[in-house]
Amino acid sequence: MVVITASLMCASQLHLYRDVHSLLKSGIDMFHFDIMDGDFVENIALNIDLIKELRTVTHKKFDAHLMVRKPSKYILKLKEAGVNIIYFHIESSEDPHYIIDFIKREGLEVGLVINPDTPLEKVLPYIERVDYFMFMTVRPGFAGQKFEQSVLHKIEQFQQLTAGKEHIPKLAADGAINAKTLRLLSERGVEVFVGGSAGLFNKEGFNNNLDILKQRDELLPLKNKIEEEIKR
Ligand code: S6P
Ligand code: MG
Repeated sequence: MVVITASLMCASQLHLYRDVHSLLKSGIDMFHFDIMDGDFVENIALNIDLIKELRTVTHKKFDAHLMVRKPSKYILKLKEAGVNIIYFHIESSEDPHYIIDFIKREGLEVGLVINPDTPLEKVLPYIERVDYFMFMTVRPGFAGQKFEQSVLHKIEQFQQLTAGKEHIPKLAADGAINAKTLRLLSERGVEVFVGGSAGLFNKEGFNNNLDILKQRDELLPLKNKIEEEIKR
């Protein structure tokens, strides 16, 4: 299964509603909100009031990706704004069990995120307690970066380390998702993909991009062949 969640940090901030509306018309699955504190990563992204307003125009699932030192400060506000899934980083500075309990107690789904350079051993004690496990396929903080190839091996390692476990979370990936990287990731078991500037918010248009990313189009093999021929 391929689920695409649209990273609204990559939308036109001036014409945000226009982009949300077009994404809905094109059949987007979810919306992804990057929340940054300017400390955990050196950037600031979306704001919680914006989530609240967008909640009035769609019932689609909203996920918030916390790139912050202290995730606990944001959970209640995000819930109130209408978020359904909260992702937090294993690299943030609070106890992951505490954050997982907090998010679950509020009746929300919980996702854990790992940066490209962080060893998998760090997340293993928590993995059976979360609904989603997200691999950053770029460094967190900015759109438009290069795909980190090393993460592919990390996902394979993850599959080996968790084989036979009673509960395995749904796998997600964030960063430089396009038709090619999506295929590499989905071959390794990833199901949820954050659509950003690489594969969703580009000049081809949401409808075409979603056709390609979600492989909705039965002519996809032909499209790929044409693309390859053009590159030669
Ligand atoms: C990055 C953030 C992401 C980006 C998205 C960018 O810190 O978590 O959600 O918005 O991944 O996509 P792209 O295609 O520009 O890398
Ligand atoms: Mg993100």
